[in-house]
Amino acid sequence: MVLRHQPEAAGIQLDAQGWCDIDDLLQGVAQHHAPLSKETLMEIVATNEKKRFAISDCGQRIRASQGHSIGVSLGLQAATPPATLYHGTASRFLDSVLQNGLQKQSRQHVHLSASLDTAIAVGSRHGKPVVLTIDCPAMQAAGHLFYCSENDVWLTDSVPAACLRLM
Ligand code: HQG
Repeated sequence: MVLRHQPEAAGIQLDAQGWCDIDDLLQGVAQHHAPLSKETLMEIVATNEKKRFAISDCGQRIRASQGHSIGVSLGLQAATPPATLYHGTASRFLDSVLQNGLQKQSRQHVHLSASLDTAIAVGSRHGKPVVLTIDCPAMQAAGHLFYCSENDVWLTDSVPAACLRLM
C-alpha cells in the first residue's frame, strides 16, 4: 500500500522510479503504524507470494515492482510477449470490456499474465471470474508496447477490443 499507492501514509516519499530508502521506510512505518524490523521487512520481500517488492543493487532501497496507482516510472524495457496473454476480470465488467477494450483504470498499466491460473485468480478478486485471451501479435502490429515487470506481470497501456477474445 505504502510503496504503490500511499507513501504519505508512512510519511515517506518515493523517487521518480518508485524507490525509497529502506531505513526511511522503517522509520516512517514505525512512526505511523507499528515498529517493523529490517529482518521482518526482508522476510516479507523474500516470501511475498507474488514477489511484489524489489531491493536495489546497493541493498539500501526498496520499491514495488508493479501495480502503482501513483506516478512512478519503472524504467522497464519494451519486451516481446508470448503470442497469447490472459486477463482475468469479473463477469459484470465483461460487456464494457468487450465494447471498450481493457483500460488501466486506477493503475499505471493494464495487467496481463502468461498463466491462465493467475488470470483466474486475478479475476476472482472482483467477482465471478471470466478470462479473456489477448492476441499479442495483433497488438504489436498495431504498435502497442508490452513490458514485463520484475515479478513477471505483463503490462501494457490498453488492449483494444478487437484484440480480445472471451475464453
Ligand atoms: C477492469 C493484483 C470495465 C479490469 C492482481 C479489472 C493483478 C474494465 C478492473 C493486479 C475495463 C481493474 C491488477 C473496461 C478494465 N470496462 N472494466 N473497459 N477495462 N476493466 O485491480 O487487472 O495484489 O486495477 O478487468 O494480481 O484486476 O495488486 O486490475 O477487473 O496483478 O499485486 O477493471 O492487481 O496484484 O482492477 O489487477 P485492477 P487487475 P496486486
